[in-house]
Amino acid sequence: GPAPEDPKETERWLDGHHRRFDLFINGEWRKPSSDEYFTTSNPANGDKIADIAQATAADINAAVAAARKALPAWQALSGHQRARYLYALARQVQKHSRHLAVLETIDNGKTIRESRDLDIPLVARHFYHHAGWAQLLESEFRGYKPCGVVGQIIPWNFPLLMFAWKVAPALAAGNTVVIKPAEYTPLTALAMAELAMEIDLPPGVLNIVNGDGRTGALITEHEGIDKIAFTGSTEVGRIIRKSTAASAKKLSLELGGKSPFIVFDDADLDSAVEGLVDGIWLNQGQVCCAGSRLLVQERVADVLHEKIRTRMKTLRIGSPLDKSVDIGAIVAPVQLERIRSLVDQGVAEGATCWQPSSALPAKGLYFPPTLLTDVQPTATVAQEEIFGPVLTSMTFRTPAEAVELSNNTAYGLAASIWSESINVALDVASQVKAGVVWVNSTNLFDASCGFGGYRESGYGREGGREGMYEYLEPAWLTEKPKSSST
Ligand code: TXE
Repeated sequence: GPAPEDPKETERWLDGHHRRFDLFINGEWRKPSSDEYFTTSNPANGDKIADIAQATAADINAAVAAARKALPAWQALSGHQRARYLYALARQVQKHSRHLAVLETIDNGKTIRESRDLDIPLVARHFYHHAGWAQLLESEFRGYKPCGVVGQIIPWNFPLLMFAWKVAPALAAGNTVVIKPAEYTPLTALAMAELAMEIDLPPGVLNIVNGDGRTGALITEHEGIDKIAFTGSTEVGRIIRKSTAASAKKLSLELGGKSPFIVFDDADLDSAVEGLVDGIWLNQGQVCCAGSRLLVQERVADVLHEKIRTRMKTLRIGSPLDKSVDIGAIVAPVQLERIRSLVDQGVAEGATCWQPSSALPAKGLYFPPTLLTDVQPTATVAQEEIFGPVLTSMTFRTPAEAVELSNNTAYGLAASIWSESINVALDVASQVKAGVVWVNSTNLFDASCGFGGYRESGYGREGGREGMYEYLEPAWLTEKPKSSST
């Protein structure tokens, strides 16, 4: 049918599916073997959206078997032939972008401005980019083979974008996929199942199974899977590392972060404040590379804090479908509770908490933008990922101290450095342990840049050439020379 143009169309699409979604296995919808369904709801108002099939061990077996069966034919296609499917998926995303953006917003709580202008365009871009890699496979990756059947587990903060980050390179490289979306945000992946059917993606190449952590564990522990790619919490990343350690599975992990946002006293402070709006208030701060730890040079700390508070007063909190809203809803009650208790703990450990006085919507899961000052480097809120709209601020005197504070966490995902002195910025950038460093900017993503972290932020990269290697195995083929002259 035609792409829905407004929320009503998306509501009609949901009704068209009787608000009940089964498992997508071997190119068709299948009922879960246990007939168990769970609910996904809209965090902005608590309304139930749809029932989602919970996959059991038997269902995961069926999905892996379908992926295994589809593998030889998919692998045998030329990269150019696989590219055609990826281009077709990218075009489908663009064609249905309005519908996908609305669906993402009602399932996740993120603002429509972000899902429309950031998430969905980047999804299309990711499929286009990897269609390009598929075309270049034979020339750029000679001597490499796909891993085989890959199991992928994704989080709820960028549901469809994480789906694209996982599925696009895996398919481009010639693997077949069993993917599990996060239990809070299953809908856009299911919409993609429908789009995959429309472009006649061969059955079994892409299997989408829903469920919670139990379903995730069935995937990571499945013997028929050759590679696991996971994005989520550091805690679950650790569980997966252990559970796959004794297997032959290849593994890539993209985990949490506590990324520093370093402002030197010569920085353009107004630009830095706008950087922070993006760095910590994008997606309600539920971003793995969020600039959640402000490190500001002592001389300008008071001025910067005052500028931040002034800007915070102008942030509009409200219904995510409202195009003028800056801060939407938090994905789920447990996340809201987690943010609340971490902020309370921060205050108990001595931090000063400031929030604008604007009222929150009466219904729904909302948390105000929050600034914590007087934070000690050892405080829980300086060390633990909050994954909410909460900025913690600490001061430093010298560049060396900024580097020391930056690296004083278990993580190493991203860093943002603000200074008008390129020497200072580059020198600090070279010493900060982070997979990506932005200078006088933040949150710049591109499908061609390998994204990923150091230390407890995980390993492996997604995007670009490095990302392709995560889905390929070196497999040199050498023939014995017919006659040897030596
Ligand atoms: O993550 P989980 P949660 C961080 C963030 C957040 C915290 C908790 O700090 O507050 O994690 O979020 C699946 N085996 N990040 O609890 O549980 C799960 O079903 C296999 C940062 O939602 O890690 C979902 O699909 N899979 C992060 C996915 O893992 C399991 C984004 C992520 O959920 C599993 C999300 C298991 N044992 C949270 N248990 C980022 N880096 O962007 C759960 N899952």
